[in-house]
Amino acid sequence: SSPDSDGCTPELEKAGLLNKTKIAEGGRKLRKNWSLSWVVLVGNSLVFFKDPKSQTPSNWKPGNSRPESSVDLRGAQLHWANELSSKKNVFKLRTVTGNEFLLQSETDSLIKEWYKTIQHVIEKLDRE
Ligand code: I3S
Repeated sequence: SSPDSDGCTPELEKAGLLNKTKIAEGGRKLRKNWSLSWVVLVGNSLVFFKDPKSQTPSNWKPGNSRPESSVDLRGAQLHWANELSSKKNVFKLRTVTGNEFLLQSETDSLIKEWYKTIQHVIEKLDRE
């Protein structure tokens, strides 16, 4: 059976390194501050970790380091947003609470995979 057969352990969908900046908090615009972040998509949440150095997809476990912040994907919106940055491959994630994040990677295939996977989770939650 799968590790989540009891429905109690959130499913780890994806993990990896992305450039991240928060651009709004509760609808209020923030100054950009890009940094490399270890991003984990688990269950209904996107979780951000500060220190990417010790992390790899194979050794990440829930609880082995403290998240910097976490985003509830229920009701969230995802849009490509290359007009919001001089960087390429940028998308914007907006939460129901009006927090907005830009996520970016230099690798086209990687950012497309993230977009697709997050969008699937959002659509799944929309149908619930
Ligand atoms: O949208 P902006 O204001 O042009 O974003 C740039 C600034 O945040 C800049 O920092 P300063 O606020 O110190 O100028 C950052 O270094 C840039 O990375 C931001 O633009 P990009 O195009 O990289 O998102």
